[in-house]
Amino acid sequence: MGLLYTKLMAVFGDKEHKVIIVGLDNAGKTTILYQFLTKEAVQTSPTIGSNVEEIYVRKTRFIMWDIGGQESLRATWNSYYCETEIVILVVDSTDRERLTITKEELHHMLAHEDLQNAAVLVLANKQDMKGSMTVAEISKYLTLNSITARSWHVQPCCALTGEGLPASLDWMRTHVVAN
Ligand code: G3D
Repeated sequence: MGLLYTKLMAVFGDKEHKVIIVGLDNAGKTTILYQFLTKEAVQTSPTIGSNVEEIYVRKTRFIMWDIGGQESLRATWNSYYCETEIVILVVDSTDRERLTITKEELHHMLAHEDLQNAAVLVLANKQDMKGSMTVAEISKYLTLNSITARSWHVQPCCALTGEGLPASLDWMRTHVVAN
């Protein structure tokens, strides 16, 4: 029965892939998570602890953890790292002032031994807003070119309308299927 179950799961692609969604508070993490689920913007409140949801992308099953981004909660991020395959870093593309903090948090996080095999998807959110930074600017500020030992990708998006999010799910699926 166990073997049959394993084979059926392989055929139907039911292996789960763990994803953590991180980023500073107000970046749009929760809005993005619920856009992935409902394709509609929802009323959010600051995440205390975490939200976890299951999402299927053409039979590929992702378990997504949205982790609170307030300063007091960032120290707890590492308790979510174990077995993470993809780290989604949500950036508020209008928040130039805090991009340095985002950069420090990103590189600190990627140095953690539990994330050595994790890929990175940066969502450059709030592209609908005037003066938002471009993908090139964000990539440069975050020094993404220094990340050479893992897959990474930057996707511009708007969580309110969902623009850019299907492409990010496609990238995630392509990554886990290839690995
Ligand atoms: P967080 O989970 O990262 O803390 P939220 O962030 O998802 O709670 O979003 C914070 C605020 O940003 C919310 O506004 C939300 O509607 C808004 N937001 C999220 N994504 C976008 C986007 O792409 N464009 C714009 N213009 N706003 C966005 P409120 O007003 O509820 O605080």
